[in-house]
Amino acid sequence: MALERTLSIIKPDGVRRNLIGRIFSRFETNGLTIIATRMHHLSRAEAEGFYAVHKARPFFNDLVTYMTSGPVVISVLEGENAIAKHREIMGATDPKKAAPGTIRADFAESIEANTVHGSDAPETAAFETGWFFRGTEQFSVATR
Ligand code: IDP
Ligand code: MG
Repeated sequence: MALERTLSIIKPDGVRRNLIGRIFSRFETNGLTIIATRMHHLSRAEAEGFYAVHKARPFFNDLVTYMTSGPVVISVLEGENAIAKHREIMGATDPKKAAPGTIRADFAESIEANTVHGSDAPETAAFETGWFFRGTEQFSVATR
């Protein structure tokens, strides 16, 4: 097990439906610590850059339109095995396939408006946390 950091986004459908507190609570009760966070309304350029890996996918344009449709809450989570643990708490991309008790099973509206984003590997976690937060904005549990 390793102490890891991962990027979390509460997507526009989650913010719009007042789910921030309930989602944060799931992180904290599952051993993940919020070490940086802010609300932000993504520009098209920010959303396109963040999702650049999906540029060739047929849903890319709709995804960018949806992600820029309202404010999101962007956070860095820290904890043992944080990347996999966060993905487990989130559930599968398609809420119809997400395990019971996961955020997406309980809250997602559709495969696109699926309430949360989470990094999927150490490389993407490093890119994604760096895309939104400087190192000096991340207050590790070890140092605060
Ligand atoms: P993930 O968020 O579970 O890692 P990805 O495959 O990385 O899933 O896709 C990124 C995001 O793109 C998804 O969370 C979802 O919002 C959207 N998305 C993925 N697949 C589809 C699809 O088939 N139709 C519409 N939107 C999709
Ligand atoms: Mg992904």
